[in-house]
Amino acid sequence: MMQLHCLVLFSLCYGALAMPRPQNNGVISSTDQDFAEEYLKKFYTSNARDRTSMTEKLEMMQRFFRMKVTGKLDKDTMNIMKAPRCGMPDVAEFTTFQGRPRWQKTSITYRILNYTPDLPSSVVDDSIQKALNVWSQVTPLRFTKVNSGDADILIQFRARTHGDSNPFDGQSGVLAHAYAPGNGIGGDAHFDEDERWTNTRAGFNLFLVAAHEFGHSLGLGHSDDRRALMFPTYQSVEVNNFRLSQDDINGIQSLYGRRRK
Ligand code: TQI
Ligand code: ZN
Repeated sequence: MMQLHCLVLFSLCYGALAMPRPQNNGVISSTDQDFAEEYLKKFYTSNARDRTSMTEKLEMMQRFFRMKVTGKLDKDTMNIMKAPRCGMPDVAEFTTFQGRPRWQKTSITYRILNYTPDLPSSVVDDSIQKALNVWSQVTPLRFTKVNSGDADILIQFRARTHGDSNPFDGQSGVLAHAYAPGNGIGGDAHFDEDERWTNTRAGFNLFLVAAHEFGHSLGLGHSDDRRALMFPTYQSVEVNNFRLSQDDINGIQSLYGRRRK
């Protein structure tokens, strides 16, 4: 199967390379541009409903090959595209952690240990609850808030060194982190108090970041799908229009199954 893919591709490459065309230094010929477009469609389309633009696909490719992510078709990018390769697509989707850790129960408790002064505590409570709802809507998981004692997911706002082995870094940079499901610190979510937490599009929206962190608390790693909540860059979105991407849903349901109707 793999061999067949590669053979087909080699002949494609050969066809494109064999075509005579003017060569001017540093400028990508229109034949190469067509070749690049075909390459990106072939290797960076995740499914039939894929609507990512050519620039986005090019960025995905540059990220995949650990090149400088410019979204521009330059000579280095072109050279990688021309190199012989396997025919399987490069689009990864959601990921889980090593060993696929997950909660072995559907009823999960959480506790908010302290509050950020950036927001009224009722807004923090709301943002956290909404962020957990994002995941409970599509799985059998149920979250219960407790106000004392231990809980599966302990939530805190802390700055700099805060008692785990991952100190925060002041404003910007790392915003928050969360631990994969497990005992003790497993599942816990820490938010960097040096960020400005909001419930708007300014600063960092607590609901959005918390929804992402809880994806980690439940066992999801990052996704390569730009539309995913678990994609590793912050995109400010209108929170009222927030929707989990199909990739996030596939990921969380691979761990916990669907919500029983
Ligand atoms: N914090 C990282 C994050 O949660 C910490 C981290 C990096 C991490 N790699 C990880 C945690 C792998 C678990 C597994 O992604 S962050 C975003 C986003 C961050 C980033 O501060 O960089 C969000 C936190 F996606 F917007 F970039 C929340 Cl939403
Ligand atoms: Zn993350």
